[in-house]
Amino acid sequence: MDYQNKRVAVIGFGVEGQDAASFFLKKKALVTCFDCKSTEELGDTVLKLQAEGAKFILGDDYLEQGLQGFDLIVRSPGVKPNLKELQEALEIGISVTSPTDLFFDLCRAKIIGVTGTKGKGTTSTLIHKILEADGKKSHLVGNIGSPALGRLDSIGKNDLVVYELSSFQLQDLTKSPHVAVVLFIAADHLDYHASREEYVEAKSQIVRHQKDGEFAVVNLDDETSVGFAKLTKGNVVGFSRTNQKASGRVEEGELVIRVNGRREVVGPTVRLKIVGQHNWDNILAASLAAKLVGAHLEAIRKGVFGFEGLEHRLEPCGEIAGIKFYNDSFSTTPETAIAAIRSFEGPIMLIAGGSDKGADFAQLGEEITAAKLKGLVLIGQMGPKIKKAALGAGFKGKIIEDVGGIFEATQKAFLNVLPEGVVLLSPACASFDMFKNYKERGRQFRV
Ligand code: UMA
Repeated sequence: MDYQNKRVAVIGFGVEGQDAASFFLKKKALVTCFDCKSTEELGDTVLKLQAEGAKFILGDDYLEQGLQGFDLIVRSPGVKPNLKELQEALEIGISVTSPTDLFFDLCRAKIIGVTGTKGKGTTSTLIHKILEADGKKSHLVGNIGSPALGRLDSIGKNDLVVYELSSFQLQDLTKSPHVAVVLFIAADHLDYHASREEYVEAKSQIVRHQKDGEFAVVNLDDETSVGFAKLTKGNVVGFSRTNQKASGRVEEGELVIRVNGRREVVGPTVRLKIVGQHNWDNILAASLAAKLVGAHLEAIRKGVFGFEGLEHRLEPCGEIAGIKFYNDSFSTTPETAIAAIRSFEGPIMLIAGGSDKGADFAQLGEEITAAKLKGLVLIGQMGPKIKKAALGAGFKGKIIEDVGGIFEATQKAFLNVLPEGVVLLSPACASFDMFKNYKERGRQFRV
């Protein structure tokens, strides 16, 4: 596509916006970047792209002048599509797109898209590792932290793209990937999406535009994921921890996949380096997706059994006096904290709490009680809500509140779990009340 001298507006100058702006500058477009933050907050990248010819409209009233006069508007994922100024631009006939939609339009290689409320980073990375082990040229992009558009020109027709897709990136997609992997879907980001329905609708774009001959890999144990199977024109390939008819399943402790009628045993779950049954889902989904684009069993085995997991996702981070410490700071929903609790046997002291995302903690309270946790150390704004949910479910373990920072919380958890067990940081909440982001929270825990 020829963008030379096209007037392009990039809304949101974060990771995706900066990448999109550079992409269009290279195509000799006339780029204007908009962001509600100031030059000081956005840093040197503003100056760098200014030197390359980009214009900037920044600060609180960044959209005051409207968006008329552009040929194309590119919306960064964190910018809501129903923003008044975007709607007004659409009404006067300006094309509004996103970096993800553009990439899907322009990419010549096959795309494997992965979504779900949690597990998508792990699954995408695993698919990428399997494909690399198979000698294929694979590009891991998307929500994982690596914007795709800027990499477009280095992606060959026969390469493969593994794209981690968030609801923010999926919501206005007009194309779906060749292989769509749909993991477990709960409710998330209710501070961004108007309702659970809107969130699920956004996610469903991953299969809605699929064609005959494409594939949807769905979680048969999850009702919403199964619902997506009905929306695709592609072939449905299911995985499950229990359903013995699924194409990906666990049979007597062995991970097994069946594609095109051929049964292949990946290997025993006891050999996995990552803990938790929820990771069996991620592994089955990744194995099936890789198989569907031609990976060999040996490469699948190499990828699966060599995989040590991602940082901040149930990451083992040491042992003191027989007590093991796990950093699951990426757990920002009640569902992920539940999955984390279920990953261990024996005494657990759970560190949970953080900032509000509109979540309901009732089920987490029930799990805390049912799993007979040794105790809870509560941090952040949502600490009292989690306490209420646990007590409401009849929790009888120890509850520790009013701890200063994460260091003190960890110390208290350690002293109270002795003489044996696990200290688990799985907050079930976002981190923004106490930390810059979940990574900083995890790093402070690890120290
Ligand atoms: N901004 C505005 N106006 C708005 C909203 C945002 O000007 O109405 C500006 C902000 O001031 C900021 C910039 O937009 O300067 C941020 O852009 P963004 O929110 O689109 O985020 P990026 O920095 O581009 O990062 C995005 C993803 N973030 C979100 O979708 C919120 C990153 O996922 C992703 O790694 C990156 O693109 C590369 O693809 C992060 C994430 O938290 C990890 N994702 C959520 C999740 O995984 O649960 C969805």
